[in-house]
Amino acid sequence: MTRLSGRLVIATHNSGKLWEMRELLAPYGIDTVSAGELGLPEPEETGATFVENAELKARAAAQASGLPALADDSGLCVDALGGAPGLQSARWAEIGPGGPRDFAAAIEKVEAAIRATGAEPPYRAHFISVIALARPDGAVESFEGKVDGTLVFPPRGTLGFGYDPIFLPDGLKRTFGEMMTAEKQAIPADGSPALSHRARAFQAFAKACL
Ligand code: ITT
Repeated sequence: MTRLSGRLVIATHNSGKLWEMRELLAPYGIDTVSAGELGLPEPEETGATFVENAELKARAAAQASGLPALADDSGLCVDALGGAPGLQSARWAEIGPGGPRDFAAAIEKVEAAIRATGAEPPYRAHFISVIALARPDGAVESFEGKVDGTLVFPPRGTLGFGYDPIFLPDGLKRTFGEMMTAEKQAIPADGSPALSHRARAFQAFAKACL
């Protein structure tokens, strides 16, 4: 697969992800434009896996723009909930089908669902991110990253986005909501794994494509 050069579409409509993906790409000097800035529609996420959804989002943006496109499909998977919200992580925050999102409410839903199972803390969970790169000729590659941790209630911190304030990565004392994006996303110079699921997926992507 040829290395990436030129302009790249970041195929997300999520401002938190867009911020993180731009930060991850910044050292490579790649010119990026977001799906929102191009006025691209949000494709329906009909896939049965994170890979399928990441690839369909990347493919749709590459086809519509004629440029290579990078998409992320991600989610929070809670052991006590059999992996939920998982693929439905964004949907758990929607106020009405396809409506605006309220993550404080989604976090309350996660807490209530866990309590209803009678599970005892620590509440084990992981974040997953699949980053897919699609070329205008239809070629697609995808890369997965995962981070394990526990969930804390009440939520802690106001940084980050989505479920960050309840996710405490293993080995650390602060939630993702108590960390600057630069710390959550840092790519170690010695090649050891980054902290976040998205940065880990990005490390694999960067190795193959940048
Ligand atoms: P796009 O499809 O436009 O990229 P989306 O928000 O709909 O945006 P997903 O379908 O992948 O994206 O939904 C994943 C949800 O999981 C996302 O909305 C977040 O709420 C949550 N999530 C993913 N990564 C996260 C992270 O690093 N921190 C906190 N929450 C995260």
